[in-house]
Amino acid sequence: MTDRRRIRGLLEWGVAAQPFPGEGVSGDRHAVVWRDQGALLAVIDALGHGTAAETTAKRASSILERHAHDSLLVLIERCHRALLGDRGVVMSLATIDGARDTMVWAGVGNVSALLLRCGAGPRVRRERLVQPAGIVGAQLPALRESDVTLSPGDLLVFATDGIRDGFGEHVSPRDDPQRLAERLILDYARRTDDALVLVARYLGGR
Ligand SMILES: [Mn+2]
Repeated sequence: MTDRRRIRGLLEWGVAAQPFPGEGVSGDRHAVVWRDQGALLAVIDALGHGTAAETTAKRASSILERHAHDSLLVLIERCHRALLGDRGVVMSLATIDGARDTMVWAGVGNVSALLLRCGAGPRVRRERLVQPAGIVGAQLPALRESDVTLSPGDLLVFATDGIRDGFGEHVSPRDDPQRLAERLILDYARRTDDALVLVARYLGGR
């Protein structure tokens, strides 16, 4: 998981992950899917760890990949219905529209989502997605989406709760996405849970 990745001219992204110590697989999982002039990005954390959690997380990510053109709220509801009776997941999702320079984000539970806005001027502004508590597949809260305008250079960071709080203060919008994801795993992984960081820089859609 060390490739430098780009989605055409839209995004440059990276991901790094570390399973619960002693496990060979992780219940944390990411999805990055191209959709018309944009992309769907998601990070999923299935409850627990090990093979069973990995299987549940894969079920959720395959739903997102198959239905990437749906709205975020529809995607979360699809995952909820599919995972009823399974162990459940928490997730954060964003869709980026390169034609309009906008992003919609939504989530359930404690996958952190941080947006560093830096494209428009010298000052960096940090915005956090505030998402309702709950479990997709068990207790779905009232869902809401947030819309924001993006500027080229803006940086989006998703981190599961295997990453300690406070990492956002040590993130610079100039960071290389892959290197940043790897550094946050090294410096902030709790080692009492699976951990995953997904970083994407918006390059501009046009
Ligand atoms: Mn976790």
